[in-house]
Amino acid sequence: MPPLELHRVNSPSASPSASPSAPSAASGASPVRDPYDLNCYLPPPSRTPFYVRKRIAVLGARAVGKSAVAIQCAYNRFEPEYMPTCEDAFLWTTVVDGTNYEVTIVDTDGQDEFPDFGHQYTIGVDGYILMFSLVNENSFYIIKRVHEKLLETLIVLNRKGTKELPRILVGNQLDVAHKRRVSRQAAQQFADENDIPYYETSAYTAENVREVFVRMLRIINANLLDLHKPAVPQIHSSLRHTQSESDRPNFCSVQ
Ligand SMILES: Nc1nc2c(ncn2[C@@H]2O[C@H](COP(=O)(O)OP(=O)(O)OP(=O)(O)O)[C@@H](O)[C@H]2O)c(=O)[nH]1
Ligand SMILES: [Mg+2]
Repeated sequence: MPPLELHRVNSPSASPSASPSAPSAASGASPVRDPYDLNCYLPPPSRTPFYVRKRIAVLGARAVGKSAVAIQCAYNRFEPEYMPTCEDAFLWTTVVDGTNYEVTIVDTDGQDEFPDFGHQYTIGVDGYILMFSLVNENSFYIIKRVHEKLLETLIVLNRKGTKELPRILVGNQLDVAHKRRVSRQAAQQFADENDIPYYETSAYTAENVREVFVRMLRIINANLLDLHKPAVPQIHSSLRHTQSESDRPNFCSVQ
């Protein structure tokens, strides 16, 4: 076996053809030497882009536009026909802040005054869009109940209840706002009380639709970064400087 030399990955001398033990790159992509194991070669880099997968569920009363908004986001078109949903999903790929995302938009069947969540809406869902219609006051009342029930269910399922759970409140059908029944102030107040963002959208004109989903991905991402922040070490109160040691900086002892 020839003596192995340390090569910088991607340097011309790291080329596999420079070494007799390098595997041939039949696929055309050059294998690279694993920097941690000089006897191994990594497989050729994949040409398929890497996607981060997320699931975003859209909740709300019947006919508020959950499907229309999901379709507008995923397919860039307005669906004028009303077909009550019985659980659906749309795939949307996008790039946000340099990351490729493959987002499954979980389109739920409309919830009523007494919502009950199945596992499909609570397990594996990264964020929730809480939708009501600006022209339907009852739908605003229902989304408050849905939100309450969602938090109850997720706490029971041992998922974090409040701040850590990505949610956005959305008032849809902004294009027919002349028929508005829910004021911006009332919706904003509810959002503020729950510390969540509020958007007004139109599936018809596409106004703010993508913005909501992009914001959601950013919230999900920010929460993940927070979760993985290293804990700041806390000095326990039982740790005291002893008299003789107190002159020495940064020295503690347990009493
Ligand atoms: N003008 C206007 N119409 C909308 C908008 N969003 C939805 N609609 C219409 O409202 C009706 C209901 O929309 P859907 O998206 O099917 O409502 P949904 O919330 O999915 O209803 P369920 O599946 O029964 O829960 C459809 O006829 C849509 O075309 C909007 O922003 N503007
Ligand atoms: Mg629907």
